Amino acid sequence: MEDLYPSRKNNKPEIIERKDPVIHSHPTEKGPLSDEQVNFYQKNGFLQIENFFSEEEVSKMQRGIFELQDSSKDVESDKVIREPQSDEIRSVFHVHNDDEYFKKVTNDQRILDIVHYLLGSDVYIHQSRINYKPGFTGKEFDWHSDFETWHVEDGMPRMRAISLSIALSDNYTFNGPLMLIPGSQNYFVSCVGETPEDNYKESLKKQKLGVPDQNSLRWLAENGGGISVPTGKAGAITLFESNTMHGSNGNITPYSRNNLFLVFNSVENQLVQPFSGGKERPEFIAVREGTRSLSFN
Ligand code: AKG
Repeated sequence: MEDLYPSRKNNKPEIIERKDPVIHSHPTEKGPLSDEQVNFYQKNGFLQIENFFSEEEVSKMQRGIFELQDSSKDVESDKVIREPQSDEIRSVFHVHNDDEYFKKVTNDQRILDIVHYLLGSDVYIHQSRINYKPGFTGKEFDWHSDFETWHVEDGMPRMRAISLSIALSDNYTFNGPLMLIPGSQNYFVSCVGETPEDNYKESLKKQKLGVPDQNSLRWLAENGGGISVPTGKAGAITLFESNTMHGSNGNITPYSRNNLFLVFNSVENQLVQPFSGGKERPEFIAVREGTRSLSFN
């Protein structure tokens, strides 16, 4: 298959224009979002919806993530990622499949209606994770486009996927919230560096490859809308397009920042061989087998 978004192949970075729509449903189709929300997503590559989940739903999800954190404490598993310089849990992967409660959250019809509309097709989960960013010790996530990694390391052919972040603690400006570069969804930064085998073992703790060079990041921020930080109460959701450049700072405050991430991919955009030419990453980070459309569950 032709590589429309080559990355980690040349020794100079390059900015390539997006070749896929940002919103994939037909322009006349009416979805669950208001015109204002649709236009915001189209322009900025992300959308925050506050108070999406009720307080009761948030309490249940919070209980769910802390129970999982507790039961994973002494577990040696590739799915449990620890902070680079401590034993604290940074992420737990594949929760949409391994955990009965989060399986239900994944099938929330309100969410599915939105992602069906934005992706213009049935969807399945490409990846899921809880990111715990503990107070005092939670480390940063460097700038990246998720699509860059999914394309190079997983063989996701086109930009037709969405990340959903559910805030399960209040997100302040100071406890390491997600930062996004508005408008960056329209440009693919082709990065430098060769992908070593099993890169995920390092990159899930600290990503080095697929992090754009500083000039490209400056260009994206200066040509787009600077940097946005959707803060707010637990229960808010942030949807962001697969190629939207994002990252977050470390958390030296006493207030932890916990988010559940679900990545929805179009059933028409299933993975092929990784464009790096390397081997496929494991199912728990890049689903190839469990691609049954969620709307039939
Ligand atoms: C990712 O999971 O790709 C992220 O960028 C996470 C960022 C965060 O949790 O702050």
